[in-house]
Amino acid sequence: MAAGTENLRSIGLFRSMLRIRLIEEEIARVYTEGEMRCPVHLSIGQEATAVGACAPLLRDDLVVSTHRCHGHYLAKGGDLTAMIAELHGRASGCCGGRGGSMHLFDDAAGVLASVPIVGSNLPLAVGAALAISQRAESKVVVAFSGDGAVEEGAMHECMNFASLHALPVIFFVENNLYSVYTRIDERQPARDLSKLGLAHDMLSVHIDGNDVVEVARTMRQCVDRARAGGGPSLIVADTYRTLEHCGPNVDDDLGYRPPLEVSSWTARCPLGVLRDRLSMDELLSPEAEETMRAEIALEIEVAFRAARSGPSPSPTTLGDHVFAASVASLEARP
Ligand SMILES: Cc1ncc(C[n+]2csc(CCOP(=O)(O)OP(=O)(O)O)c2C)c(N)n1
Ligand SMILES: [Mg+2]
Repeated sequence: MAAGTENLRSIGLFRSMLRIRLIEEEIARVYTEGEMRCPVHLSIGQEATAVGACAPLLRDDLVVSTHRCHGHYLAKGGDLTAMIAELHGRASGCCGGRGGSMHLFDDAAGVLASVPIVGSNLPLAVGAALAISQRAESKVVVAFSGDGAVEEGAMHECMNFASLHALPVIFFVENNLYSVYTRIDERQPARDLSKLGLAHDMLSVHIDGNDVVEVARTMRQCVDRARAGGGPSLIVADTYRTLEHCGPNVDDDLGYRPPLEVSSWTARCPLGVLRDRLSMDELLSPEAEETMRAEIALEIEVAFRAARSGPSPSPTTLGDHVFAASVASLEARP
């Protein structure tokens, strides 16, 4: 491939990570105003996994995400205006304002679902991959999860089933070392998480999740393999969240993360890693980054303005999507 194309790709990866970063920073900045009532699990520091994982995907390919879904949704091309409206509980939100931050989806962009019950998105991903396989389509599915989901039975059932049926699904574990306040070595035996994929006889790799180019390269191999009928794979990508588990603040004063661990990961911010490389190759100047920031800031401003002024769902729609024969029939039950 021409070096120029590769360079353009890397600049695109940087822009995509920067966009996610700036959107989440804006959410964090205005969160305490109370206009967004849903909990928010921000992925600042983890942008390379979302962007790298989605880089080789086509629009028709699917992703299934978790409670920490903003980056996945945006990297896959989910609509920003509908996302910000959803966080504001507006009728124009991607879930009609009923879901909030942890329920982002966008059919047109291939964001099939985001589910906050840890591990429960994985059967949805495998089910979608089974449907793709039965219809002999060439799409692939990415099943995102955190390291905490590895402790759920669903993860292992899904890997077993996907391997047995050679399904086109990539299990992508973002290993940020923590499930809320508990470090992985207090929750799991000392092991390389990617070995779990080998136990299910699938291609398994363990990578640096803060190097977006490495993530994208690895994903391309897994995606090509899945499209060619080679079956599922497991990618474990090491990364780190900068903020508290849920909310807009830094909570390292609580002392659950060793300061040296925090500082070493912060020094390897995925944007910084790629910025350094692009600058060294004279592919990204501070002025070019400023232009990107200004363009993205405008987009963010428009989305937030629309969300703030949009209507809430009408009270008359309260019973919509409630699957019961009628309230009267429920009340009639003994
Ligand atoms: C089945 C289940 N158990 C517990 C929770 C509460 N919970 C929400 S997020 C979370 C941590 C998940 O950790 P991980 O999978 O590593 O994702 P991360 O938050 O680190 O991105 C927990 C325990 C939940 N949502 N679902
Ligand atoms: Mg985690």
